[in-house]
Amino acid sequence: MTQHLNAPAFVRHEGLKQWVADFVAKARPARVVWCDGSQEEYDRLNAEMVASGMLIKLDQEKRPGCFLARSSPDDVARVEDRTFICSEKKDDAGPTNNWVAPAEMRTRLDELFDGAMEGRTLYVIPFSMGPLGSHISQIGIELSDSPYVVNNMRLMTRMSKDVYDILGTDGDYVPCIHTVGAPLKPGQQDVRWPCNTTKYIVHFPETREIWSYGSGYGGNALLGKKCFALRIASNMGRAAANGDTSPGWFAEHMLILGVQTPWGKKYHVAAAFPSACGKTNFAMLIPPKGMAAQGWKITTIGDDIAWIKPDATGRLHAINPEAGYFGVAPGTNETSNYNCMETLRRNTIFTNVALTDDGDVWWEGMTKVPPAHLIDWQGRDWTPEIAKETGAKAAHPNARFTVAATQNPVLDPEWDSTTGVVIDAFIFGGRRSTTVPLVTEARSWSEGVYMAATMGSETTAAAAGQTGVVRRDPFAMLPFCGYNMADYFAHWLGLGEYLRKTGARLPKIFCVNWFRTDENGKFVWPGFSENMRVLNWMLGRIEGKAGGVEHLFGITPRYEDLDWDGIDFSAEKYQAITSIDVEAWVEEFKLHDELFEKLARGLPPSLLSIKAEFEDRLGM
Ligand code: SAT
Ligand code: MN
Repeated sequence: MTQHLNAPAFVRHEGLKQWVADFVAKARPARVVWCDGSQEEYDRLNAEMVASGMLIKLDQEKRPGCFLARSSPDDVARVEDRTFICSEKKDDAGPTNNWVAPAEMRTRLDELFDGAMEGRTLYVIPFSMGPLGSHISQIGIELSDSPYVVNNMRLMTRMSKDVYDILGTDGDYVPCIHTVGAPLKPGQQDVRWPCNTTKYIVHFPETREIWSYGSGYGGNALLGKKCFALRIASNMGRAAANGDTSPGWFAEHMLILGVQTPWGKKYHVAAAFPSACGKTNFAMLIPPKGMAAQGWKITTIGDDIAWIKPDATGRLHAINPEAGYFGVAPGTNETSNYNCMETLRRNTIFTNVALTDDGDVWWEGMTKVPPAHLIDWQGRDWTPEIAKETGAKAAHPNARFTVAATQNPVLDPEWDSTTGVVIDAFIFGGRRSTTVPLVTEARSWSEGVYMAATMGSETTAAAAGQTGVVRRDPFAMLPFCGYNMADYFAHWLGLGEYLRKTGARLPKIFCVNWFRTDENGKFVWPGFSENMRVLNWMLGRIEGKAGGVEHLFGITPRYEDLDWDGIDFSAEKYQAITSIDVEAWVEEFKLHDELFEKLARGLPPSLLSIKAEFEDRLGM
């Protein structure tokens, strides 16, 4: 049965071969390709996609090794309303996830996948999330009928035939199944980015399976990313928690960065922000000139996802399960993220950015003055005049780049370490034009968990739907937590309790907001490089040498507690981004109520007592 699939000799896992064979019988692809992750394979697939029109080869002098893909206009972002957590019990998915009973979903998928790959090539993609051979890493196999997915997975994960050596004859892997849902008739060719108006992004947490139908876009199709590294992995981390014997681990929507201090100490920080709120920029930050001259330096371990596991001494070790960046292009420029622009000079796949007349790329915010003529992300003529008249964007607001981490000039030397880096602080941030101060230090782990749990953020173009509306986004995990959010809070509190018992010093928890605006809607805080000043203060707090003032929710630096060397930022402006508007907070707590009511089943009671204490202080 498995014979005709021509699995190469390096695949020795009979169960895996049988799984592929069974799937082939159902989806009926025209052929099966077992990927090995080699450069030759990557180059060959790119050449095939250029030939078929799926990719445009950019000018090879300006952007060596770079390509542009244009998606279908209805396939540009994650589809949260089509994303399902199909646990046996509805309660285990919780009220923040879409749920369908597994048996019912399997019937639907069975119909959808029947012949779904006819006329297409099925690629078998072996990948490791995390450094090969790390005890924190996990193996996945993705079956996809999209060569774009194959090559993006090669940039985003450790994709290699060595994965089969780790699997051996019976190792565990997460099966990830993906189709664009657009079978081809004999002789037919794609005329545009293939996808289907029907979309399903489905997770079965108990059996640890992922099924994705109808989309070719990043988070919906590169299944190692949000589907595996967050939704399935968050389930794994919690399932590993077992009373006092094992605390389990965290799979988080966090960047990881290293901070080198002028006094020769190195710290590691993990920070959670919702999609398109500057995680990549923060992870590649260049300190302001004066601070850089003193010896401050930031290095990147990861820009989107962290897997974090405690050791026996109570220290938290973090790895980046990914090996590349799938970042938002618009707004990225030499000033906002110089290192990123360097990273994107070569070997990058761009998606939905604009094409210049000389075969290069452009997006809103890349340069102050746009080129006089472009081809926009949908292949249409674009000029600044057309934009003025119609409001048409040259690049889609969620246009992306895919690039290997190894191209980052400030990649941390330990980014691929199998033991990970030890985390000293957690930062949680949302996009809030009002209410939330620039930075607050939580007084305890549980107050930090409370702040992260009740975090709100204005929505961005990273997900389909309205942008700019405030929604609760606990831990920046709302779209990515693969189980009941109330249980997730309990997991965070439980793991903190475990760490406390080891006698280890717990990482400090900070809450930040770079996005407060003035009466004209302009950001008050310059952000980007200047965020280094806030980071400096945090490390000062860890070392016990930075001052601050205690207020209702925690500790915030006074104006004089930050280093203002080399920047003209007045005390008045500082006041505007750190003030606490009691009335606004009274309203904010009503929204916390709404969240807690929604999550009432299983909500840790300690969160309610913390809330009561805060409200007491507010005089509510
Ligand atoms: O498309 S992704 O989900 O991978 C990017 C994001 O929204 O964070
Ligand atoms: Mn993300």
